[in-house]
Amino acid sequence: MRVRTRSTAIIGTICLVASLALTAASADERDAPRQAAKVTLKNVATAQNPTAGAAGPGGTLWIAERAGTVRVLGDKGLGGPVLDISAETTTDGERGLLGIAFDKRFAHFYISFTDLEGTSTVDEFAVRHGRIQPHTRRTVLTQTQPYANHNGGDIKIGPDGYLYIALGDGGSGGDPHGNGQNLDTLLGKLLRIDPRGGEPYAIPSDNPFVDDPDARGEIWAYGLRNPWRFSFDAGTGDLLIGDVGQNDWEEIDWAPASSKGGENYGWSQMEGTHPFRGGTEPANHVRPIHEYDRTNLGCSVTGGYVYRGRAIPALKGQYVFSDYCDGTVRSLQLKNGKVTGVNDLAVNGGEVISFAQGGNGELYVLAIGGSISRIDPA
Ligand SMILES: [Ca+2]
Repeated sequence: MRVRTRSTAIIGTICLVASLALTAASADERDAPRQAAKVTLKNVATAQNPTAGAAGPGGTLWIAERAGTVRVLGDKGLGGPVLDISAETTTDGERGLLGIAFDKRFAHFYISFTDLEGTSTVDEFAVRHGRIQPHTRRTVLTQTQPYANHNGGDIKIGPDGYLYIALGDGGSGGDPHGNGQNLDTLLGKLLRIDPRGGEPYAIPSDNPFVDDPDARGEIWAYGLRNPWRFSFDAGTGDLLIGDVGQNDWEEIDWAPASSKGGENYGWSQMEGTHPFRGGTEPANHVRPIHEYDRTNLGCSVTGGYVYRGRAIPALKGQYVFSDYCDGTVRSLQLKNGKVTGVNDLAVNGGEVISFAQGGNGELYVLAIGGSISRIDPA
């Protein structure tokens, strides 16, 4: 039996808070980093509730719209839908079309969405000549969801060519089923699978828990609450995860490209670096590289990308992220997995729901209201 919630309270709260957000926060001079890049947001298109973007063939940027459509942003702007699954998903709670990804050769296209039952679903299409081949569609992986929120939903092809899938803890609040630390469920995890290695997929033999009979072999990392957006550094292959907090702490998690997986990011024993409701810090807890509380209007971290474009040299190698509630675009200066500086880039993307990385490495800010903006040099 599945418990269903229809609450949109979280989204509603988020919108209310966001409407109060300052438009251009001015960093305290004391904290102003010496190397802060000067950037501006250049609106390049308007979509309908964009949730995700992926670099596509021919220098295009493919955009997922929450209600179930995919559109291609090219030289002539944003085209009509090239895929429409709007009859197969809903937008209640935190549901919808939540992630898209291409494989490295643009030969396959993956979508991540919640179906009409709220079940997290990842489907695959073959792509030929830059076009989705609808008849090739197949379902790769599904995961039932006990509640409508915390679906995660981001998907990426990693540097190793495998498909990584982020799933939240199942929802409600406070991880009532203890999914984050339970290795016998896919909820609250980052998964790593080989979608082409089997039907419907294969589990890579070097996944961290393949030899553990009490754990699911698909698991790459665990202890995640709602890893809404994650990415791999296109320069180093390092993994960065924006994990949305419960009430107090928003966090960015990290793993080096050399990781063998198995990281325990702590939820729900920990929220950020803090014990959650009397939780005990696991011995193998991998602490976030960055956390922030909610005193500055932030309330839901939106993970982004390490900047590897050419247009803004001062931003190179920095992890760009934001917060759905406050909209300020920020960056972390990183060195060997340690944060050496936190920069306020002094631009506001509105209700920043996601980032996208173009094939040339330039970054785009997606606001749920529709705006798609490229981060340009000021
Ligand atoms: Ca954590």
